[in-house]
Amino acid sequence: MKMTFRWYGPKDPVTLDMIRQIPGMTGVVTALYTIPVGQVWDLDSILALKKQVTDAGLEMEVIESVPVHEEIKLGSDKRDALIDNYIQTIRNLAKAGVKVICYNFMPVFDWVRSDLHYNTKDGSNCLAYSQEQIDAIDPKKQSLSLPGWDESYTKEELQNLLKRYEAVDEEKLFDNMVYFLKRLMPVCEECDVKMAVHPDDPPWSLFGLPRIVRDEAHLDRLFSAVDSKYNGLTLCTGSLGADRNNDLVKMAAKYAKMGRVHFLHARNIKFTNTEEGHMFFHESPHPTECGSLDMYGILKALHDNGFEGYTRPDHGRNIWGEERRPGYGLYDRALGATYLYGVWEAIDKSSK
Ligand SMILES: [Mn+2]
Repeated sequence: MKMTFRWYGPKDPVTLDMIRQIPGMTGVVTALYTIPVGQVWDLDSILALKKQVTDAGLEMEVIESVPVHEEIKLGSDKRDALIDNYIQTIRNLAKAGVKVICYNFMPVFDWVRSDLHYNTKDGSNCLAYSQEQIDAIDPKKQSLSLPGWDESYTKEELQNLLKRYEAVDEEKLFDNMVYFLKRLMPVCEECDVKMAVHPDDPPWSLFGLPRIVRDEAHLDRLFSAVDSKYNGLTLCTGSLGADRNNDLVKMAAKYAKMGRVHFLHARNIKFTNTEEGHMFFHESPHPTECGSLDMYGILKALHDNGFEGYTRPDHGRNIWGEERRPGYGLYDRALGATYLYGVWEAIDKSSK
């Protein structure tokens, strides 16, 4: 297991020098944030980014994310040219020593939360999700105001896009994902770059849009439809764990044994239904006892089934007065990294 940390590039207030000082840290997980979705990441820009990282004494072996263009998810006649670009990006990343690409296949919306500054009892704040609040939003009727929604679309563009997705059900989206991956696989195998899909967050349909990377049945289907270890998973515990039917320890063991877990997003969440009984969770500190997920059990399952991929502490809370990018401050993620590192060391040494 290699411990890494997400870094949002040169403008991230959490600097490479800070990240390097976290015990056990080997590298960062980053991306080229200035290249529009669908365009090729040119080798010069990739190498310039890598130089910044390696000059700081860190590695850049995982990219999160190379975004997938909506035309690919929609399966339109524009997809082949866009997949060609994606393939060229993979080739260029391979030349720079990248080993894993994290991506997602969620239509229109990426991760969704209802609150980015939910106040917890200890005075920290964190990201939270209230099903009741999300259900009150209909992006087809009202202009969208969603925390974290970057408003990359105008209201009209969003309406048009949602309209086009009316013709895309789960089956169609799955076919489009398989088409995309089948075109990528020969290049991934040739270049030794593993694709690691990030699960849908949360792992269920939102705003009527299909979501298909959300539970064991969907993952089984995806892995058998494109049966290559280069078609793998970013095991994001906080995403999959939001569905209480997902048995994360079992899934971690199963997919690690299959050699499909290339990247671990370790995050804990705590379920606390609202007084009215609506589904609600907030993100919690990483240790098992702080949330609802068995972080030790997940790490043990990965360890005992040969996981050799990359790990990063996923979202942290804002603590000690820190107010940086929600989920991506320094302090709580650094605490998370040392916790994960310690648990891993204990599991590893006691198993020998
Ligand atoms: Mn994640």
